[in-house]
Amino acid sequence: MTELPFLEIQARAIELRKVLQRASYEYYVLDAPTMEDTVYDALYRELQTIEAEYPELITADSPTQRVGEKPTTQFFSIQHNISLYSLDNAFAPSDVTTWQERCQRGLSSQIFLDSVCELKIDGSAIALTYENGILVRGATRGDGTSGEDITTNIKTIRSIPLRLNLENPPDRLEIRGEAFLPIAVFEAINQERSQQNEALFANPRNAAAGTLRQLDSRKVDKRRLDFFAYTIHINQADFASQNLPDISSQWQALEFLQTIGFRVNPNKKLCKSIPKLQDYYDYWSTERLKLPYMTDGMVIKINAFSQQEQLGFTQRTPRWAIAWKYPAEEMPTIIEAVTVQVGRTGTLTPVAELRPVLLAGTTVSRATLHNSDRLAELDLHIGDTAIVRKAGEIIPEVVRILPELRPYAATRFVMPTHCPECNQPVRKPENEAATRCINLECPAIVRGAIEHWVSRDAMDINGVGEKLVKQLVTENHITSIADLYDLTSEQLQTLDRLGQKSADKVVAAIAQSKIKPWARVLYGLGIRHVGSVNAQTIADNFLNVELLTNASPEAIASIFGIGEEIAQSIYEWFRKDANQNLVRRLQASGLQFVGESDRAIAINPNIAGKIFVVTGTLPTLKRDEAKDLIKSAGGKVTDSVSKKTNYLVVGEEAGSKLEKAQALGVQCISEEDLLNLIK
Ligand code: 1X8
Repeated sequence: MTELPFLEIQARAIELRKVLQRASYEYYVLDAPTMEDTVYDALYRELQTIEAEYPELITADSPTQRVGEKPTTQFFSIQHNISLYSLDNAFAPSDVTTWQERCQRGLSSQIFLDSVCELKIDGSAIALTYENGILVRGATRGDGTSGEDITTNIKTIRSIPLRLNLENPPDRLEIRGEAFLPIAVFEAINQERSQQNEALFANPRNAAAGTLRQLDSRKVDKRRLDFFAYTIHINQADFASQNLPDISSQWQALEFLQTIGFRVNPNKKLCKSIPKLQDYYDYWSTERLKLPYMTDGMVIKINAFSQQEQLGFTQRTPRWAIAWKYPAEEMPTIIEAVTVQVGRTGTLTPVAELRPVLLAGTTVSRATLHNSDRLAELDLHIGDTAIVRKAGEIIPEVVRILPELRPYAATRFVMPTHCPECNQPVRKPENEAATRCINLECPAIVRGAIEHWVSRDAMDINGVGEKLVKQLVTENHITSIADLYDLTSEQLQTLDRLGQKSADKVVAAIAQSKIKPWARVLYGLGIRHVGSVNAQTIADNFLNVELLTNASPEAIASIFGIGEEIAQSIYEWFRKDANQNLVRRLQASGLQFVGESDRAIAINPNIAGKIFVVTGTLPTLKRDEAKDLIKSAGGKVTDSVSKKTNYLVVGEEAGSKLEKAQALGVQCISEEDLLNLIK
């Protein structure tokens, strides 16, 4: 390839940035993607390559600059040019009326002052500074007058533009808004933290604040923070000189923020009377629970900037705005008992059984107590009065207890020393928060292991759900996933509400899971820290179970994307006799412990290298399943019959393929013949 002149390379970099910025804006701000991920990735890599070769071409607003290369060691305190105020709170309609009347008095107005209603986002307020249209600084609110410089972290938020969409940007412009974590992201983070035995975040707001103060922007990037803008500060002089549109109200400010590239919450409303404010409040009191992010109230702002200026500020808050909060989602109630649940991995979770209490619109009668460390922290006694909290979709939890209200002679709850499911001693490693049952035959663990094995991303066995698993384990039909493959239809028919037809179906579904690929089998084993993505990566690198069994932790960790903790967990799993036995039994049942590209080892001389065509409706297998079965045994599958075809697998209502095969003398076989060949 011939070298392009430098100027052309520079021009290319500029154009690539524009195209990428546009695509990213459409994706993250408008939520209306126009570019395929593969195209975006390819163009992004091209820009990265140019910038790697010509570092002098890198600009602060380049999409490649969103994530830092290495962690910072500390954040620096910075002074806000304009203070970030907090808001006065209203809790009742009368508070709002009083506020509006006070504003009217302040302006000697007899009529309602037009007000903008916005949702109050439960996140972390941040201040952004743009110089000549380029993001130069992002800071936390701090105490309102000074905060911390978190620019590197802010840059990872894709809905915050690194360059404003403005022809003639002012020298300087400040934006305020709320950074937040979507509830789903929050829940995923906590789930992961619980698996790693790390302390859980209490709510999305804390998780967002914690994330913003992470020293490693690569970790922030993984958390997928988002941002809604709601305030803009521009020098009045700049407005005139830069040809900016006239912005004289909050409503116009929100529209302007949107045009220059920010995500603005769409649920805003311009209201012209108290009843309209009430309508907005009432509507969102329930609708807000359906939003993918947390809100804790509404913000009402007098719309006209001229009126805002006249009203001014108190020490702490603007007089022209108020936050109307939704009722507390925390309530006191009595802890009547504590029960202990045993999870799939044997983790014991203490659960508070509560006197039912109405919380955020639902009756709550149980709340998680997380683990024994948390119990000790709470110093929880049975009979205590506890504050419980429910936030969005999140399971209720005990925030704190009120020791003053503890009844005389109340007893402290201590974690059991024996598993409530199997009565065997439990263990709590010094460095972990979780107490675990380590009895591999514990019914809770057995049930959990089987439920995981049959789940969608693992063996995806239809018809074997939680209920059936519970029955099978309770009635001692199975004590391990390997036992599933020995179940008979007759055995199943002895269970409640399972007729012959359903029982046959279950047996067939279990049998068909034998063709699931090695990566799914590995995931299905439920080894700690091995998720479905990791399992695929590992299966791609260790082509069969023998190779993985004999691999050192270092060898496993040398795979790109697989950490030491995962590697150690796999290594230890294969060291246990019970697990080795399980693998051997599953192998004997015909499960795939060999990857696609390592089929040569598994050559079945009946099938290997032979060419198959499948036609018509087969009695038990779906056509794709039959094809997978053939391929996994080393055979080839084509779509049309020719002289080269070795076997035509024929089902009902076979058409022209059957005629052609007969004409060519190709051997025609049934599903049963096929299954016999494979055996
Ligand atoms: C705080 C918040 C404001 C808005 C939304 N969410 C918040 N948490 C808004 O105005 N849309 S304003 C604000 C403040 O001024 N402290």
